[in-house]
Amino acid sequence: MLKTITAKIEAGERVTYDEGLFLAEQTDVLTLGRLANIVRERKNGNFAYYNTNIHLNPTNVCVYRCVFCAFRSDLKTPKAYTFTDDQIRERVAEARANGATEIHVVGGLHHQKDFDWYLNIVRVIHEAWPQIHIKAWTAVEINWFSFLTKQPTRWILEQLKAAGLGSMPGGGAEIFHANVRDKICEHKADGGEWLKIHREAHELGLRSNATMLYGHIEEPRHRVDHLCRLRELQDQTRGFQTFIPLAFHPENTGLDHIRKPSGQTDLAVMALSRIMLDNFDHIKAYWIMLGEKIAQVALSFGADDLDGTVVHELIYHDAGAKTPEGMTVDQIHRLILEAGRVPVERDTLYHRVHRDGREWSVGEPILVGKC
Ligand code: V47
Ligand code: SF4
Repeated sequence: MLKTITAKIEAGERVTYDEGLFLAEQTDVLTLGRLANIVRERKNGNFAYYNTNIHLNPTNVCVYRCVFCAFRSDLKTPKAYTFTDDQIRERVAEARANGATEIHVVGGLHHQKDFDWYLNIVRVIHEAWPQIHIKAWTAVEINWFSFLTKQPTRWILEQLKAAGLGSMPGGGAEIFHANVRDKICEHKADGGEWLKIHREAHELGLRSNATMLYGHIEEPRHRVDHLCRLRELQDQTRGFQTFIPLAFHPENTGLDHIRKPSGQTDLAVMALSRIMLDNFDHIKAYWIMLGEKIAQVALSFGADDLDGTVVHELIYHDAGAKTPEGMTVDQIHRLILEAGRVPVERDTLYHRVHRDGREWSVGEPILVGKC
């Protein structure tokens, strides 16, 4: 089977579910890496992208209790927090001072906040600094807003877009397969609902990302199924930009008896994702959760993007991530250059960024497959 798969990848042909399962279950990590690197270099040559961004998690109060989550809090515990408009404006001012091109906004589902509170966050950011790209609210949050307002999810997306939403992050996907999803986050929007919301976002002209949380109770077949479902939607909409495999961090979670995935697993999942998602332009090695070292090696195992100079990351740090909360542009450049790749700063929608210190302007679109 490996010979057939190799020939297919070399010819730029699609790998089937069964072939994906063979790769996931029976192929060594170096072979996976070699095959993934063929796809990676065909699409993105020697380039490795990053962006200058900042995170905002406006509240950690959440009605759900996903068993893998260390970030959420009940309202009446010392850990609980909720940002005011002024604190949000301060974060935007900080983003501006750092020269950020993107603000990434996700948080808990606060039972005492209505949809207007979440909508207002987008408005406050947009009014404070219209130039910054707002990548906000996962499909799980959009589904919650629909529950709160009794309005269709498409209507929710329209309101957010009108308020200044630029795109959607890929969170909340976890593992689509119900056998796993029902055990780790039973209350959340299911896989079909997650995909439906991204489809609607794409139809409204919003781009989005996709993720997969791995290294907990899922089996290789669940990963392959997840990737195939994403690939199917991407065939129809072409609205996904980047796929981000997210390694499970067990500390302070309901699954703290499970060991964190090894570097070998991180690289194998990265490579499998690059091979299976032949219609995704980019695969991101999110250094905050992989650590700088694995993220650097991942640039030769299918990844072409490192995410950003993320500041104020909480979700992984609450779950025990030991990485710094932010990296400077010089540090990201060194990491990429050492890996033998060429650093390119991009904006959220994959245009080159022309920068003079903290001042920047958006340049030409990055054309995949034309390196
Ligand atoms: O949906 C929560 C995950 C996600 C843990 O779109 C955990 O550019 C590991 O989606 N261990 C949110 N993972 C983060 C996210 C993301 C990150 C970076 C870039 C983008 C993008 C999106 O974090 C959640 C969940 O899957 N998560 N808890 C944990 N203990
Ligand atoms: Fe709430 Fe999100 Fe944590 Fe689930 S992952 S408990 S939805 S904050």
